[in-house]
Amino acid sequence: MYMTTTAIAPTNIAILKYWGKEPGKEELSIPTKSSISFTVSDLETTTTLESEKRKGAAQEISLTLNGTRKAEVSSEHRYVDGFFRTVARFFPSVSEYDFRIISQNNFPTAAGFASSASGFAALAKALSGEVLEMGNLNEDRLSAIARLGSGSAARSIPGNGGIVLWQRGGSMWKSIAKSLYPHDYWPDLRIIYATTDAGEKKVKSREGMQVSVATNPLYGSWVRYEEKFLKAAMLEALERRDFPALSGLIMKASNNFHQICFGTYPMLRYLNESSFRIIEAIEELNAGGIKAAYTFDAGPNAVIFTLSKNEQETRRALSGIARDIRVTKPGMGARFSDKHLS
Ligand code: 2P0
Repeated sequence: MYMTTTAIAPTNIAILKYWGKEPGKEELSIPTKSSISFTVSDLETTTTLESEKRKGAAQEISLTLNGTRKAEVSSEHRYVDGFFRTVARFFPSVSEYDFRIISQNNFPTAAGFASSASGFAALAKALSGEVLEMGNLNEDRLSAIARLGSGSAARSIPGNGGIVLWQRGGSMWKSIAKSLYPHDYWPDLRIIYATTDAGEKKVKSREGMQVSVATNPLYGSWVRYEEKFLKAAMLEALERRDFPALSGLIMKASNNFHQICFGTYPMLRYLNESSFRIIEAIEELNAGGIKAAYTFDAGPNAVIFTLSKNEQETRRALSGIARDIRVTKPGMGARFSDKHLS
């Protein structure tokens, strides 16, 4: 007999970046540092999970992503296999099922718009609705489970969404993400996704961050600085809803992250010519006082924070550079849905 569960999870954009796992704790995705993100309304993954008691000796998992059946050797399939294997260490009955996963994003995959975050958050949420053993997981524990699929997925779990802090934690059930302020905490805040390049990125985050931890001589200093100073400063600016102060910190954190990428050997370059043009456009916009902040993840696309009163001006600054502009707001976290994909 089949069971079917569907879950929807949003993506999130980090303003304090996660980039690296503690050596020796990679399988559990224990991060080297804390991170902070905004849960994003409208950019979502919907995942339908079908499970059936395992028929053969080996567990069978099939994965269809955005309408395409993924080969078992594909990186997406291997990540999903790894996720189920690790979850089964904590919930052994997970290995007693065959799974069919159908997953659909409503935004470009793998171009620095965190599709693994929404993807694994939706999968973890759906799994918790299927496997009896996991049925009574609270949200903290579910964020730890989502983390096993992809670190940033932990931050897409909290149902209140909004502004989320993923504490470094250091161990399986302590490294969890919690909503600090709900989605409607800052109603006039706007989050603008500016696409410069919708192609897939060359170096996946998972491999990239491992090389950064292993080769960048300044890696430890970055972790200590951000954990000690930047995190506290951001939490304070968020508490005061101080947009100019927060903006400066967001841009510094983005720059710091890309500095870590540049100092990685071989060098990781996620920004392209258009990314630098966006940085210049935002700097010009801010010349008379801060109106917007940029942040870039492991890809060339920008995410811009602004306030509703400055939205039009910010859009004008981006036009001619970005190919596509999508305006969103802080949103809610993961949830179940009764609209199954087929
Ligand atoms: C973040 N990124 O905090 C940072 C900023 C990209 C740059 O989380 O290996 O896909 O699956 O845990 O979560 C991308 O890393 O990596 C990421 P894994 P993940 O959003």
